[in-house]
Amino acid sequence: METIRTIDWMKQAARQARAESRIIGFVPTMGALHAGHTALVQRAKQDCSPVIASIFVNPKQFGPKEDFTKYPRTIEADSGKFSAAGVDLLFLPEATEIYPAGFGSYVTVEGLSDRLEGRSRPGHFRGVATVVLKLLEIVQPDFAYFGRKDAQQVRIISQMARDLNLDTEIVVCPIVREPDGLALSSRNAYLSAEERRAATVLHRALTAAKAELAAGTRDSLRLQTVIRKILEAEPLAAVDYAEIVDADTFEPVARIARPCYAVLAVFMGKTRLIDNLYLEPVGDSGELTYHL
Ligand code: PAJ
Repeated sequence: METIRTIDWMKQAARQARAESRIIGFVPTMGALHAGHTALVQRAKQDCSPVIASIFVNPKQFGPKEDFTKYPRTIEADSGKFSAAGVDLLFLPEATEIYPAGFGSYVTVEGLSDRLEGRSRPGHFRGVATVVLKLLEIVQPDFAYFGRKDAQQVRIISQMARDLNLDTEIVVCPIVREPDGLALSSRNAYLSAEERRAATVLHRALTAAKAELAAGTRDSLRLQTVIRKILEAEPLAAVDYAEIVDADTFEPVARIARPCYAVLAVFMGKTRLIDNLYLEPVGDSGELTYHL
């Protein structure tokens, strides 16, 4: 694996791969890598060569009171993990390379960016869309891979790619979980042992929603009640939001009749965790497929 630190060099390497008619796959990350990240690489390797990954802790997507300075930075271990996963090129720019003095252009995906995560974290999706557009412009991949763990994020990035006529296809990959159901996240490292045990409550709440759906419930309020009851029974958890939303608009729905998400954001102490259950009606029978 080759590590590239400058935009010029990264553009040059990608240009060369394109000149050789190779299919470029791209996996952007903020590092502190876990099996959720390497699963994106594995998926990219099925479709593409070379696979390019990036590690950049993007200051513009953190709020002033958020964890930018304490976000885990484990670059040596990350480098080993990406190399072992089969990444061909690692793009590892400094903040000044991405945001030189005088930087002043931002991307806003309107509507979608204001809800749920966007409401709890003002400016977050503007920072995400801006850095992802920059990275996609630098690498110009054929495919870029994102996790469904951040369902609203990948929906916003897909919208941006469509709105701005990007030549990259955005691919959504399944959530990777710990054996006890907790979705892998770089932020899980912040949890105390006690919080870590309690953090399974997100998955337990979504599993209960799934059982309720399997029993025939399609009413959102009923589902929300089931989810909240489980979350609120956990003394270490404080619910930020727990909603049933349309998978396209991220607006609340009254009934599950189209693809939807049950989305959760929960504080475990100071650590904010998110998770979701994706629901897809199949045919006209009212049956659902679940992605948990
Ligand atoms: P980061 O949190 O490092 O995540 C990088 C990618 O890994 C995202 O697409 C995310 O959805 C995916 N991912 C994280 N945990 C996952 C899990 N448990 N299962 C499957 N996929 C998972 O998301 C970001 O970085 C940033 O916002 C970024 C897109 C890189 C822009 O800065």
